[in-house]
Amino acid sequence: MSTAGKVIKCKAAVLWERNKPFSIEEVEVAPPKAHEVRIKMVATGICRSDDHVVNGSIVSPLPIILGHEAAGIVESIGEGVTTVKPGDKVIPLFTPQCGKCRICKHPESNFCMKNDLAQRGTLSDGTSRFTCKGKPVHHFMGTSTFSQYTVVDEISVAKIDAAAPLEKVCLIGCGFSTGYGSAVKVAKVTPGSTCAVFGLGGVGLSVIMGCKAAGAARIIGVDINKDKFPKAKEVGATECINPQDYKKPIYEVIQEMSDGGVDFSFEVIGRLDTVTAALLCCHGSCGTSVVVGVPPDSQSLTVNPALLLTGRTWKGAIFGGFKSKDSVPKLVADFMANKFQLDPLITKVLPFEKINEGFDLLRAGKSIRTILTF
Ligand code: PAD
Ligand code: ZN
Ligand code: ZN
Repeated sequence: MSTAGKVIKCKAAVLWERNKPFSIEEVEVAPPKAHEVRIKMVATGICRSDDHVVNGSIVSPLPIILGHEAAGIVESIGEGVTTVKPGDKVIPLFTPQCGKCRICKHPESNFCMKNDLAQRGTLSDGTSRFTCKGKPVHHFMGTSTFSQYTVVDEISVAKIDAAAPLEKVCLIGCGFSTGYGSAVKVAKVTPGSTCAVFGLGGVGLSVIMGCKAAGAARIIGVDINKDKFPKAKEVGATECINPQDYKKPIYEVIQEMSDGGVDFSFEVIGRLDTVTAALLCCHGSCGTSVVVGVPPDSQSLTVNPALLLTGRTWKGAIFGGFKSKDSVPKLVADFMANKFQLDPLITKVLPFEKINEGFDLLRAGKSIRTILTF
């Protein structure tokens, strides 16, 4: 029996309070309005950005359904939707691509002005499609994938290859693309270069894969958790260092290792001290440092402009600089053509109901990516 046009009752992981576990609740998911798409979720990854909301480092309205790195199948579409149809395999896009705003029309930029990184907590029309216990529940970055069904704006979903394995390509919805694009598209890593990657989680490992694909000669992985080193080397790090093993600041250690500084550095943790260390460890005249980690809300750095005056470049990007709706189907096609691997990023697959166990593994430094399956 078709569910199109009807409210769907299903299970979702609701965050009612910060620093508390998710509750698996029965929620009501309203049908998609015009230019919206309802998706049956198949697999979702757990990204540190979701945990940033739980711990308050990203400030979002509550209650909320988090999750933004996923893949599923279109259940139904609202009026006027033309780019997907029921039955299509899709990836939700936490950075939309409206195609009409100044940024979408810009040849290089990708951070569409219809994004909800500022955490309005609704779809584009300013309302929610989720209700739990009679209360509206907020959306997260237009995706909310920790639910058996979600509704997204058409600008926040991309159709992908019907043959794609959703429990793997869900990582193209955030972690893989963010890291890989930060290397190949944002930094534009050059052949023979030396790179330093701070933070060897799912996003940092994907940066390493991008640096390697771009032909970097040396890739230095930096993490305070040594257990992350073997995987980093497996995906392309040529050496790994732990800042806690040195008396000197880590930027000096890296400068010494790289004839005065690396060509490209990446901060993939989300801390102010490591953003500074990454900036300082890239060469003062020819180095580029890329901010990938999401820093804590409302915190700032004081930086001496002379650090840039000598020729350094300091930049950052969301979603690896990729225009999402255009790039995600291509990245999935590249994965299907074996141009990169996703398996090294997947450390655990759990049923959706075990979401809290998945977050505990991330917080304990025991997982790269846990995939929750529905
Ligand atoms: P993760 O928690 O899996 O990895 C972070 C790694 O950093 C871990 O291996 C930690 O051990 C390591 N680490 C922690 N503190 C330090 C320290 N002081 N020095 C060195 N290493 C340390 O996270 P992730 O890979 O899922 O995400 C990484 C960051 O990227 C996080 O801030 C997340 O919010 C952000 C992100 N940004 C975007 C974007 O579009 N820019 C997208 C997705 C994730
Ligand atoms: Zn993410
Ligand atoms: Zn746009």
